[in-house]
Amino acid sequence: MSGMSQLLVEDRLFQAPKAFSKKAAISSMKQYKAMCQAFENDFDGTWARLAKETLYWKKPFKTVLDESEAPFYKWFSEGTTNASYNCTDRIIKAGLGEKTAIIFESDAGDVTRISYQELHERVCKFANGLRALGVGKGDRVVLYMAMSIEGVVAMQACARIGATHSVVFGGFSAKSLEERIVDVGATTVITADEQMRGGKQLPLKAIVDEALELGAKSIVKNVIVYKRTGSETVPFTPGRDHWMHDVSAKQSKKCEPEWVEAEHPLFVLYTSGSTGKPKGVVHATGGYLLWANLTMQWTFDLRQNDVFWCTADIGWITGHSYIAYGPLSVGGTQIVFEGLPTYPNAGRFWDMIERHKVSIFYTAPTAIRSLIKASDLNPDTHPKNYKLKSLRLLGSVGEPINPEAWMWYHKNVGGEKCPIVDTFWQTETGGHMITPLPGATPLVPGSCTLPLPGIMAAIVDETGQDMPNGQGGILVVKKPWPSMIRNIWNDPERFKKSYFPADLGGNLYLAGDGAIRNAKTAYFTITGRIDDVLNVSGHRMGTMEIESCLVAHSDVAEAAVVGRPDDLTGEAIVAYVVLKGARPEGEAAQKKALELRNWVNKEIGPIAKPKEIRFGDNLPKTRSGKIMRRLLRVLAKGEDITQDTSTLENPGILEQLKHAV
Ligand code: 6R9
Repeated sequence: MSGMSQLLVEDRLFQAPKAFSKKAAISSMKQYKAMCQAFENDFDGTWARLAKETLYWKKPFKTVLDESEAPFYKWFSEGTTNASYNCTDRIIKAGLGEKTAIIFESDAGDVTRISYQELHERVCKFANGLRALGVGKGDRVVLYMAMSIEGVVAMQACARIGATHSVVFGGFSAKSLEERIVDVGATTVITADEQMRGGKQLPLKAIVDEALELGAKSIVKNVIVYKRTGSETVPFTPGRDHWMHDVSAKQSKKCEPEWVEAEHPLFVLYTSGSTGKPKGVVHATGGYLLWANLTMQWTFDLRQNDVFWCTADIGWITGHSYIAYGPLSVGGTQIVFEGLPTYPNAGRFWDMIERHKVSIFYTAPTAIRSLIKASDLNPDTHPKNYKLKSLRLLGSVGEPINPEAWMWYHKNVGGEKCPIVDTFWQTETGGHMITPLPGATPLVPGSCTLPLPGIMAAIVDETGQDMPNGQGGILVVKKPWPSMIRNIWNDPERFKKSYFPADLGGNLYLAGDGAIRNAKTAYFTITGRIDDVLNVSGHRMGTMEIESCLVAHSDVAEAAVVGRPDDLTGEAIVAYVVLKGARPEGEAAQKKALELRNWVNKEIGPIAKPKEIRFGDNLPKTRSGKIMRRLLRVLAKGEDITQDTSTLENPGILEQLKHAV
């Protein structure tokens, strides 16, 4: 991160604006501390009280936290509930049926509004349709869709009938999709004919068909297709394929929810880890929804007249917690946006905030950095050209936000009056973990500040011992929390090893990030991943995943992938490749590099495409044959190697790998 050096000495402090605090749900540090104290005094009792106050339980729970099979923790065990009921019926019963649930804006700018009553109706009809196709409790349903009301309806409908959904981001390739469908064992896939992005029609259904041909067809019985563009060329297999509107058409508007146990898996979401195979992160219904709801109230301070906009895609955890579930569970009004921040120009976000009077805006540092750059190039797209007065709160998620981007966001988007919540969390944590509370916490650019009440975050050394403030270490969570990952689908051993490793004592949740707490304020700053996971534009990518993909190419003998700091994307992917034939040079090298980049694009998806490829006769290795990734990282940054390379088997190779082709 280019701002890292400043970040560590950052001492600017921004107090919560008085006007904000006055009305905020949590309005002072005193109140924050009292909430934390409540958990210290009575951990189970406090969670139990919040769970009862927040969610509708069909059958009440007795046990709060069951640690008998730790680290496979269970929360609210005997309770039964339903996520869809909590996100629609309960809101309508509270008198908000006519309130707008979703304001959808298409890529081209068409706007559709839908009330809670209408959302409920569409969820119920589609849920009944799914049941009619034989989908029921415990079945897995894969979604491969773009941003749409239908995407949210599909997720909610699965939840309503107790089917476990697994959303695969629409940018993943047929092969990635196939792997996920097979791993999760989905019998049904929901997709769209095509998606619209930046004025272009891009395929979805055709990619689903390709994934089925690759092998998934042995398990998939139904493919349900939302007609988005109506393109004539989209393949359709009668019998197996159904239009989404036909599935819902003759169904009743009433649909009795499937009352599931609190621990019933609401969804599985695949994310990258440090081995080649993505991990299917399992989330449980009760605890997950509780935290999605509470963080809407605590972190976003959501009030009934707010217009909330989270710009994430439903293919990522942020889109699950802060589009599909959180905002609906509190009866909020939210924007769902199909398009790109740069289409038709880089003023799109600001224009939409002005037109829809957005009051809470939640986006990623990558988006901010690219819009800063765009507004430098084309001043017409600068936020100062738009009326952004409706904004009262800004948020950031996905990667560290560098202080320069923070200051720009604060000044130019927030008009120096909106707090910024820099929310640190992960696919595995289900919701926010370390974040400012906008009405209480004094802000420091680049710091996610303090853990939310109930979250026992800490920094330890390699043996699990606490580190004093001011010294960096490994970020852990010392006690379970309701929305935590429950398991890795099909791989409980990997779950234990990845998240509750024995060297830390087996009872600390390992986030996979390094962090440091400020000696004076005890604020947390995340210093980046400590494993082989990269963060490119806020998307998690495993280096091993890309390496296995590269070596699967028939010309590649060996590959090593590292990250390099990048001003725009946070990190950029650099791949070192040894070909089976001779090392290419000049134009041949450029051609090969392009071919390999396209290969990764096709095999995994555009987000995994290396920015740069370098060819060597070999890779720098120790005498025991281990690739020295540390050195490759130095070379990727364009720096000279100052470390001792005497343990290298082949030091001469470094010279070859210094430059991009
Ligand atoms: C929600 C989400 C998780 C990883 C996480 C960390 C990085 C996320 C951050 C942040 C610094 C923040 N990360 N938020 N780093 N400050 N506010 O992004 O989930 O895709 O699973 O990524 O992202 O490295 O471990 P996910």
